[in-house]
Amino acid sequence: MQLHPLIQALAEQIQSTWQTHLQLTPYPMPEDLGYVEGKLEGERVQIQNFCYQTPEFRKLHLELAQVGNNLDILHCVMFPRSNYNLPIFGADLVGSRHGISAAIADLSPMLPFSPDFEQALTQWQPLRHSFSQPRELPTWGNIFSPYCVFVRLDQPLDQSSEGDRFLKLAIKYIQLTCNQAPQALVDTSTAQQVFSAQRHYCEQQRRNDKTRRILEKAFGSEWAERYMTTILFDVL
Ligand code: BLA
Repeated sequence: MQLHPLIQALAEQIQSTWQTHLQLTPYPMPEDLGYVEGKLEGERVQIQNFCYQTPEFRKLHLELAQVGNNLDILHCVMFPRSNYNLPIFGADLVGSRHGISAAIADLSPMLPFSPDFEQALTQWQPLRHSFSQPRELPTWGNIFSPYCVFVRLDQPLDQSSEGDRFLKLAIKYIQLTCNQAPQALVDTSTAQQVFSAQRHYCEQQRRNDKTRRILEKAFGSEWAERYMTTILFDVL
């Protein structure tokens, strides 16, 4: 797959950050879903999944998708094990030859952030506010934190620097959660609260009609439902 350069760059940096900071082992993916191909209005839809687990994360998922020659998607979610009180890192980039219409990255808290998270995230606020085209979150997006960045990146003149800034912020968010992981172990009753919060996060994400519509059109509604509940936003 030849992808939008920013999507390709972010995908590479996510994988190398994971390799540097975490002890990755393979995640058992249903065999038929690692690489998937379908058709959407005559165009080929390709989906490629990279999936790992670690002592602290039950699932690290990076997905790259391409619809024909004109729609590239990066989807990434880091699901902590529920006995770790860590936020869920999530990112989605949707790009075409006209630019990136949606670039979102967040650390979504399951329980209130610890002071260490709060301090780091506050420090990066100037970077978060440095984008020229912020976007409004949909109503199901109430799961995201106040540190969520959701922007359009399609200005020809400024594209590379805003794109670079987005990439830098997304990687900082990933590094922060990786570095905090060892100290985030919690007792059983807190783990139950984390578990419920992760379930709520997944339920809200499954309400994203824009993702669902693409999957339904290319693969049918039953397949889309299975994919959204088992691969994209599964709860254990
Ligand atoms: C938006 N997601 C979108 C859009 C498309 C997809 C086509 C609309 C782009 C736009 O409004 O400009 C499509 N995203 C996909 C597909 C997959 C995917 C097909 O991941 C997977 C196969 N979505 C996530 C995650 C987040 C997320 C992890 O998967 C955030 C952490 C957010 N995507 C997200 C949001 C929007 C979006 C908030 C905007 C929705 C809206 O404006 O209604």
